[in-house]
Amino acid sequence: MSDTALTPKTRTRTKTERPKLHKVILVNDDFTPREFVVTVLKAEFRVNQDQAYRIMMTAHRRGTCVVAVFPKDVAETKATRATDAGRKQGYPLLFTTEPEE
Ligand code: TYC
Repeated sequence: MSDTALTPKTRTRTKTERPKLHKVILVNDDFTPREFVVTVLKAEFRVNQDQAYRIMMTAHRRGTCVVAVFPKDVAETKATRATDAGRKQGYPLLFTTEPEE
């Protein structure tokens, strides 16, 4: 029965890989004012004052902080916009992205 011509020899792969999410990472520097970092986080990542302050202080103390995860293109767009907001004011504020494990 299992050797008849009707028995499929291969299985169709039905599992769809989920596209990898990318982390947006806030990088500390010695120049950007704390309040400005909080303002950018609230505007670009839609976090509230308390969340924004915690994220900013984590980067301030530890060097970096993961802000959020998004599909690759969204993460890159948000990181670029947030970094540009700092540059426009003459600050070295930096957001980077990397794929989630
Ligand atoms: N370290 C900055 C200061 O003391 C504040 C700051 C925090 C800047 C986090 C960037 O990602 C950052 N003014």
